[in-house]
Amino acid sequence: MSMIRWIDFQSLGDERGSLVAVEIGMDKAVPFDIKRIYYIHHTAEHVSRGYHAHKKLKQVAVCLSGKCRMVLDDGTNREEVWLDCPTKGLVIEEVVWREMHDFSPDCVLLVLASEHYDEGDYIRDYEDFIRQVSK
Ligand code: T46
Repeated sequence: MSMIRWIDFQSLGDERGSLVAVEIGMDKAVPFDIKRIYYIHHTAEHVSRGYHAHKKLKQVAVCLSGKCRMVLDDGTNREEVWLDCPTKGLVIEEVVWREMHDFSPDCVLLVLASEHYDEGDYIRDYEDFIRQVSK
């Protein structure tokens, strides 16, 4: 089964432009209660990010501007998608290895997260990750 699951956020556009609203505690599209929001921007040229999985954290990533390429790996399959649309959120489940590549200079990647920041939730070693998914 594919790991790629998109959420289509409603665009409240009019002749002035577009607006997307995510109501904390009310948004039914996001499959968890949002506890944290962060964004990645001004990523230096040729830099890749991520290279980890999470034990518990679920996230939705939305590219507000520009684009980047997201690789998801469940230990068996590796899939990749371009994040390049401010109304499309990629759901990233727990225990999925992620890498982000090919950031455009204008890329702003917004992430909605199910938990507060906890370094103890990260699996930063790929062999540890493979051990965890093989359990
Ligand atoms: C993920 C991908 C998509 C914090 O202090 N609080 C935070 O909420 C976050 C996300 C990070 N940090 C600190 C930890 C590091 O010292 O910011 C620094 C950069 O974080 P990291 O190297 O983990 O960034 P990425 O881009 O590799 O990964 C991030 C998220 O950490 C991760 O959960 O899934 O984006």
